[in-house]
Amino acid sequence: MQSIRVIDSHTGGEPTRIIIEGGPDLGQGDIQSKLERFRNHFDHYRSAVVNEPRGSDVMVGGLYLPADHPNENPGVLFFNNVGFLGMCGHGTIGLMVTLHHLGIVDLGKQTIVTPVGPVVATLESRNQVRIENVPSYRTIAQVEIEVDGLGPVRGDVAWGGNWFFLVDLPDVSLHQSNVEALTDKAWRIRQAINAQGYPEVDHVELFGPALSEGADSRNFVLCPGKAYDRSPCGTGTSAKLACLAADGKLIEGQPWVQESILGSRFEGRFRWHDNEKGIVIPEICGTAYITADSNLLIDDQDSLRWGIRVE
Ligand code: PYC
Repeated sequence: MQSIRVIDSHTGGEPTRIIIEGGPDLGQGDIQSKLERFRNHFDHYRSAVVNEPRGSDVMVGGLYLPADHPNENPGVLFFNNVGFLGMCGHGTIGLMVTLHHLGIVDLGKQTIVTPVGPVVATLESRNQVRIENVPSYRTIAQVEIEVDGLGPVRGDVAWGGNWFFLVDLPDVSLHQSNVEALTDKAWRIRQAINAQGYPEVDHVELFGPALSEGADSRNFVLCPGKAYDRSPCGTGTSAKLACLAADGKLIEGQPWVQESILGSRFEGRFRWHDNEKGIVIPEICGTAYITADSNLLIDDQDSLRWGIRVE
């Protein structure tokens, strides 16, 4: 019987499951080569950890990679029900709280290597983490696409560690009771934007007015495997900050409070990385809580031991 030790947490309602021991041995090398090895030779671990019967569509997993050498930084590879993520904001907040729970990191700054670049995470208290994300930018502003069943929809394509299509829908109800309809709309939008020349977009982010005091906006984020993000989405909020900066709607250092479909919050702000090119370094602050410390068991006799794959 194989055993995989995981620590579960949630960040604003969105779960993260970090593999601490018993994960795939990806050998030494840079993070890209480790990602390739994971993807090409150990994808069954991804499925076993996040898919049913141990996980669910909403679960985001992370393989914690201690540094190969003392002068290097640790890394992480995030994954979901259908594949791998470049970066994951809520997951990095969950990772830092997990590492502190295990006594691996103290309060303070830690650089963490991801496949899309290093991020700097500061553990401000047992549960609060601030992340300086990878450089983020908008590539297309207000492109109009024709969406089956919805008609014309306008939005921005932006990078925040993953690719997003960001759409303002001020008249649509961004309430938890409406997630089925929101999922359907966002999925149609995803198919349309991919078909109309933007195959890189794998997350769709819908925005409306904030519903709680002190927040600037509410969002609904649909992830690549059709699960919606319960948190305001760290990489999605980074993409939003890049768009706000490009439009001159937010200035350097000014706070932006993004609330999720549940009402959970991230506070964001940005500093310019390259003002001319419209590239920003987003900062995202949120909280995570540990929910489980457990061992996943892989029984040789079980035909579904590596999880139920999502096609
Ligand atoms: O917080 O960046 C994020 C994220 C991506 C997918 C789910 N959460």
